Amino acid sequence: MTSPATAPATATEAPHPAWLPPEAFQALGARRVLLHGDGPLVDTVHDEVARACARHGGRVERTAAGAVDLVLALRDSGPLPEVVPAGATTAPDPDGGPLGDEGFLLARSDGVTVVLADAPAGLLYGLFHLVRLGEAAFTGEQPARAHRPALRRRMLDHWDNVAVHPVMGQVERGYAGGSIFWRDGRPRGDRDRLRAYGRLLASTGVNAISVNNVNVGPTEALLLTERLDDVAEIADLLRPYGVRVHLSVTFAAPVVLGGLSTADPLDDGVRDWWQSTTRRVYARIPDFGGYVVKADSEGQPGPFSYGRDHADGANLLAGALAPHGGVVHWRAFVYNHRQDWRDRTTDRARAAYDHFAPLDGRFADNVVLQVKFGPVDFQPREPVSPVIAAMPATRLAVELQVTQEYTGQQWHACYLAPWWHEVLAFRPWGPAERSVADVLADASGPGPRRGGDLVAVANVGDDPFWCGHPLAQANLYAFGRLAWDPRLDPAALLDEWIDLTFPAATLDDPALVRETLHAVLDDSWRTYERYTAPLGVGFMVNPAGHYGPGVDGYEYSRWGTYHFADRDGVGVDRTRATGTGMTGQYPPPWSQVYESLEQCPDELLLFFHHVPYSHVLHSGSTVIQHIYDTHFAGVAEVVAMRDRWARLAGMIDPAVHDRVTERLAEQLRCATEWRDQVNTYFFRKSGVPDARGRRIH
Ligand code: GCV
Repeated sequence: MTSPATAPATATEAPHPAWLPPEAFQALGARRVLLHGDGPLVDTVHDEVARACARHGGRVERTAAGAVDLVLALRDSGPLPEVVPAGATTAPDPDGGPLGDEGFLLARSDGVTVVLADAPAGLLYGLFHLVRLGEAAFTGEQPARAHRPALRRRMLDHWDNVAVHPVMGQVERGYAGGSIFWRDGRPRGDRDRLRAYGRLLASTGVNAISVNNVNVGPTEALLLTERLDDVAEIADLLRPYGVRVHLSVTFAAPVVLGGLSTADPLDDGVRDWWQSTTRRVYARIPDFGGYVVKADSEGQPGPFSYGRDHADGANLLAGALAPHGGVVHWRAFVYNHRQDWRDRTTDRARAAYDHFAPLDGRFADNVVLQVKFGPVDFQPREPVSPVIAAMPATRLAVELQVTQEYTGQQWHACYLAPWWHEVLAFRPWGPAERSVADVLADASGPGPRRGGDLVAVANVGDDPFWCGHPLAQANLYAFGRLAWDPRLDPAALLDEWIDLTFPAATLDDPALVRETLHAVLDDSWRTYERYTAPLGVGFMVNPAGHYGPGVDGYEYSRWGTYHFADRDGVGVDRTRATGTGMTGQYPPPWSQVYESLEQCPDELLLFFHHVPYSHVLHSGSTVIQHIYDTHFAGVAEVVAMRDRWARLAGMIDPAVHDRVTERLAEQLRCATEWRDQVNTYFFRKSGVPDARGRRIH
């Protein structure tokens, strides 16, 4: 089953302002502002401040004339204006070090707030930081504090098709209407929406985007050559917000576009073709970001066809991009999607590690190996991918999914920041060692390839609320913020999003709105986990569209995602002792923890072990009783979410309230279906009744 369709946007409908409504600029817009510096991004800052001031009574100048409340200044644009108080510039920066291309320093002294940056993007990020702070940016004395992004590239991948795909539609795994870039084979041409999108992205810290699906069809392939102007137009619109454009390309491009007889990465003609093609891309888009490649995966072409490996393939494209400062995001999502379910020796979860770990150290410096956060496929619960610990000499990107393919398709309220936070905080080498976020962050890596990216598949379309579900905007917001600083607390990020999206000044009862949004969203990912596949076993989704239950939907399929439930038990044996050996892909302590039935965390038990239904979890419950309990609890939690939300009727924008109400009704219907199908399935398999005697069908 596929999720219900989202109502199409009308041509005239302006999109919802998301977390940047005019009221969010009130504190900034009421000030006397001096802006010091030049350049296109500084002009963007000027326009933002000017618009806010026009609405809220302040003023902005580019040369000092009288008293000011706020100075935004580029440090290298001549001497700082005299109105900058000495205290703001001489105060020590506790973090030390240069601000870099995107950092900024914030201080407040003698009644003047000061934002200093060494590069224009820093001023832009400083501006949006002030917006988040609101009045707090203009109170008291504040010692200088440096803010820098932890990760150099914070990127969204759009799986948008230029031409409508017969099965996947305009946006693969898109749940928010059509594409904001493309429509029926042509550019959509909605420049205002793209500008607004760039602005939303910049305000969270996102600085890179890819504009087409990683599954590259014949029309999409042309973006690299004869339809490059379409890409250039998007780049022009996003550039003022510091967002660089990347392109998904097909590995077979030399054949399908260049007319060559081969795409062999070691062929001189192929290398020349990529170099000259890439040169033309940079001549047209000088700040082009680079290529994204899905190769030898789910039918996409790749180096295996020529007997070459993925280092050969990635380095070919990296070589073409290197002279121009571009990067290739080479995806590690490579596995056999034509498996035989009878063959227990093939384990899809092993595949990325088996393919890529032996290649560590062979990738060029401008290759970023893009690894899905878990070993299978964006499930609501998986262990962290073992590839992350296995490739110290490779630059990595961790890939998340903001689009809710497996988490309710933007019909279910499912705030994903707590899940991403857990992934980023995971310590692959044990509690005293570096976290995933540390591996990606610039400063902490020991190897030559320091620093990596955080990438996510976008959840945005031409829907008036951008994301189908208005509350799914919180996921987009939180992704950007976590990519800027992975240590941020998901609940605090939700507060930021609430403050901006639902400004207190526009509400009669802001406390109730905040409390309700927390009640609905804080635990919503765990609620989703409770009513879907149990204990990390994954999938069990309807294969047709990945929406709703299909317990055996993939059990006998070629895709390699099985749960092996029988009358005695359930789960995948991935141990070294008796299973596929995948536990051995982890370094200690996790290789032992996951191998051990006693130590394996409950939430991942069925990912790593096949156990009888009577197996007792750390929680004290048996597996079968846990399945029943969590499924009843999950649906009860959705009922509570719906009832809480109903209390906001008449208190917020009715369009938002109605849309969320509609979605919660569908979430409840679907969660009930999940509960009843999963519980009935396991009751029929096991014959074990619910200890609490509830109705199972
Ligand atoms: C773009 C999953 C999705 C596919 C997606 C693929 C990928 O398998 O269901 O739609 O293809 O991941 O990440 O490449």
